[in-house]
Amino acid sequence: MQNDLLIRAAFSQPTERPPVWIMRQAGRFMKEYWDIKNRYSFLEMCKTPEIAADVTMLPVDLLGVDAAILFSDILVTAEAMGGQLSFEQGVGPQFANPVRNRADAETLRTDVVDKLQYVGDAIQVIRQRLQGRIPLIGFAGAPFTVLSYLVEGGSSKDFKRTKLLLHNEPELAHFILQKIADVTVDYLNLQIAAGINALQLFDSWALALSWDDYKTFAHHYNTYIFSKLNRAGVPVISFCKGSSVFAPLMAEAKPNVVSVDWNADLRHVKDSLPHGVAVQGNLDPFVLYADKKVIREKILHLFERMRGQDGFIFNLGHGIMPDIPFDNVKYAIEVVKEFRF
Ligand code: 1CP
Repeated sequence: MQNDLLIRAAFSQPTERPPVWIMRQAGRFMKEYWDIKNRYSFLEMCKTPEIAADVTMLPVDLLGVDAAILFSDILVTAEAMGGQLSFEQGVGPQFANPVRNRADAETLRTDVVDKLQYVGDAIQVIRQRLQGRIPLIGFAGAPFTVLSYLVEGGSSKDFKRTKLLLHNEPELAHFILQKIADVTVDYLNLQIAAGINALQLFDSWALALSWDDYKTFAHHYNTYIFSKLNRAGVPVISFCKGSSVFAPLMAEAKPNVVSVDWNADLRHVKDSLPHGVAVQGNLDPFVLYADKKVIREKILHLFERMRGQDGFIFNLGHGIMPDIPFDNVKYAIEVVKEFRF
């Protein structure tokens, strides 16, 4: 691979500078994304390998990031299991058949990896386009976060129904979580077999949980998934919003990298984790709305904190917002790439 900065940093090996990629880089803040999006539905884009590849390549060609991320969504596993998924503009993901009781849960299938072959096909098209220039990151949603969408029937502010399920019917919750975990293992191993170079598990909404509930309903399943992957040579990144609190548990699950939200001082988190666990993060994405001078200062401040540290991937603390100016993102990436440890 011509540029393997991300892989080396993820394995905590020395790099000349931190690698950079941006969560949710493959999309919505780019005019070129909307030119494609206006012609197809979101699921059509995910399920057509050539289109998924076109979108995956946009930030590679236009921003010069150090890694590509597969264009897909965390909810494709739930869809393959039987969730009737649609994405409505401005509303986000919705399931027409939310999972609310045992009968609903029984209908969720786990022998579904064949239905996700379109992702393997997309990975192969993207790899041809990348020609070994930079690594390709694959991903999946973590069981708790996927469960929350299945139970709520879509996005949620407070995860009320999901928490009610965890608290009143923990056995039913575990039954569904185990099903999602098994599908996720098959799905990520499919991505590895298709030639993905790194993986990220998104537990985006785990911050809604207490420490004990995180251990029981999130950490347990993420640990299970990481233990079942054919990981040789493929580093694994664990992301959750709430990582300022949960980082020690996240590291116990044995990913190679813990992705850190912007609440924490990244150096403190790095120093608190076992040797050999890398960190990713953790610029507040809202900084990218600010003046270029501020963007530069904030990035350089983060780098001063991380100077001399192997095992550091530059990213935002969470996904980029759709209305952030493209120019600012491009500038931020230039600033990162000028830096030397
Ligand atoms: O860079 C990329 O955009 C890569 C592809 C990608 C990824 C990694 C998409 C495309 N979605 C995701 C992950 C994802 N999807 C997460 C985890 C990341 C995070 O926490 O930011 C989550 C929570 C989702 C669920 C989801 N899908 C949402 C969020 C809704 C909510 O509850 O806040 C939305 C809006 C979607 C649809 C979606 N996924 C991806 C895109 C480009 C879109 C928008 C579709 C459109 O254009 O209408």
